[in-house]
Amino acid sequence: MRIHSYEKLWLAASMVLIVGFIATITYGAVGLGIEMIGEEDETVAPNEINDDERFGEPRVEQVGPNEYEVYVVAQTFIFQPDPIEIPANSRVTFYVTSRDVIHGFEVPGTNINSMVIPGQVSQLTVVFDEPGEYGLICTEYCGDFHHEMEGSIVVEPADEFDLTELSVEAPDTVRSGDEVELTATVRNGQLEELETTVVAEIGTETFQQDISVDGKAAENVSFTVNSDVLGEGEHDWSVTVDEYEEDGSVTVAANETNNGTVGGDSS
Ligand SMILES: [Cu+2]
Repeated sequence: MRIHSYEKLWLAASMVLIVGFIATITYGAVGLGIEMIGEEDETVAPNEINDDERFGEPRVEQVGPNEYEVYVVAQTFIFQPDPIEIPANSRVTFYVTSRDVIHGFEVPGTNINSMVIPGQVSQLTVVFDEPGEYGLICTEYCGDFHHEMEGSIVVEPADEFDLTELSVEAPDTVRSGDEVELTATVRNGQLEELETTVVAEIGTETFQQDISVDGKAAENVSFTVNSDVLGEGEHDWSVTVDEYEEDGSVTVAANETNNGTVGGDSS
């Protein structure tokens, strides 16, 4: 049988097209890492999110060297946590769930995009190479303020990133003569030990203490000054650890003699 050379050409061209179509479909299905949420994947009931070990406190957690997990809760019309702070050049896995209706989780300009379905946990693993601030938007219509539902992802240079948290307990008022005590709690969310210095200022007094906090642990440091040293009136205080600072003020009140206050303590 003789096949005309034009027919051969068309046959060959259609073969190339068919193979091309199959290749693009296969690439789209498996090459981009797009996955469906499977029935065997873990679930979390929307009304049990608050008690859930992972989603009860939406956060960034270090799980290995250069490996982090982020638990994100989407709800009308916010993402928690916001901003999400992560280091560059680390493997970051986002676990996202919804507290109410269907939302989206998309970082424009990247291939990070997932539906967020109540009850289901969407999982995305990414590595950001470029430090910077990325937007995060909801891509599923979720209500009147859907267009305002946004968050942000802040990618910090790896050597500047930490998971340090500082909180301070301090009195608002003390009686003249009493001690003023500040208690700073430094929490280290990373796996490696944190070596740092806590600097406290109360009025004109300055204190400094070096501490080391184990990985995934917290340390308390207390600073005490006698209010007589400060004198009566309002005094500012501040506590600084690396780039974190907490401040407030304490009032040293005069030691008034308590005569005849109704219901007062007469001791
Ligand atoms: Cu939404």
